[in-house]
Amino acid sequence: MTTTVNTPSLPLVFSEEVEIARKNGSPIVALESTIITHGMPFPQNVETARRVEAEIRANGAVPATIAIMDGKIHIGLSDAELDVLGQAQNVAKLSRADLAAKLVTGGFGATTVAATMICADLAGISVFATGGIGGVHKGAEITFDISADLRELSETPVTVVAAGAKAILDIPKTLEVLETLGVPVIAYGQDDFPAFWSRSSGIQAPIRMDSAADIAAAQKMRCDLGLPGGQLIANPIPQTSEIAADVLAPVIAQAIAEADAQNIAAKSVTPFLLKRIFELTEGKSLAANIDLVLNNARLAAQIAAAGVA
Ligand code: PSU
Ligand code: MN
Repeated sequence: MTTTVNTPSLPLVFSEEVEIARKNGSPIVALESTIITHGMPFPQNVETARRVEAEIRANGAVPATIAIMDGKIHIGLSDAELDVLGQAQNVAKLSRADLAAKLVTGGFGATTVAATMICADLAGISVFATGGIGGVHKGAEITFDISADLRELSETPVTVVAAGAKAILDIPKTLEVLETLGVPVIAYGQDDFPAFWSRSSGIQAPIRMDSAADIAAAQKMRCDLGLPGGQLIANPIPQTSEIAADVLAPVIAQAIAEADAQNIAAKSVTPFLLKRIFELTEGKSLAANIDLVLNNARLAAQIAAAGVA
């Protein structure tokens, strides 16, 4: 069962679970849908989405997976909706620029980090868990390929928990752009900024925090100070799931070379690279990816719980 908000200008539809959490003021964690449609293959995408939701519930919060379906922003998906989305072909990948147009023209749309932040904020949700964020691509000085996720973090007041950024991106440039935009980048429980499959990128993060309560309080302070935007929490992958950076470096280099050779551009770049890396590692990277998303879900639930305490 779902509930439609009676504001004609806000086409929001809540799952029953999320609606109840909103009424009770319970902690809610937003989840994106591009990771389901463009970030992982079927059936692991749907299995992971379900496990991530369960992990959030087990840690005292309610999951709200966000996607666009038939002119509505769905905040929380049913099991059946998750299944359909996970198997659907050619789902549109929606960032800030695409959201309004897709709501008008209809059909399925998967929300990126940027679009999920916008929808979460509209729904009053301030914590969001994902795997990796978009960033500055290698060669961006030529291609100008910088994800809209970065600017969104500077505008929309949502705390995003990710495992850092993949080495498909230029991590130093990504951190520079975040600094320019005034986005707090907070490593959780260590000094270094993590690099998705590995716990360290070799670069120190600008800020370190060791508790979910501090992270929740920092976002609140940011709002109290009148500073717009959210914060990026960089949560290192669990030690037991880590893959050494030098193991993946040649795979990433091959995937980038193939993307260049095939003139893959714009929105297709990130999904192409993710897919090739999964194929080339024969699932090894996928297993690690699943573990880190679960780990991020856990921390996000703790931050959301601390935020309403
Ligand atoms: N990075 C990952 N996994 C992902 C994505 C990025 O490690 O699934 C997805 C997220 O939805 C992110 C989007 O918001 O790709 C960024 O795409 P682009 O680089 O086109 O902005
Ligand atoms: Mn891009």
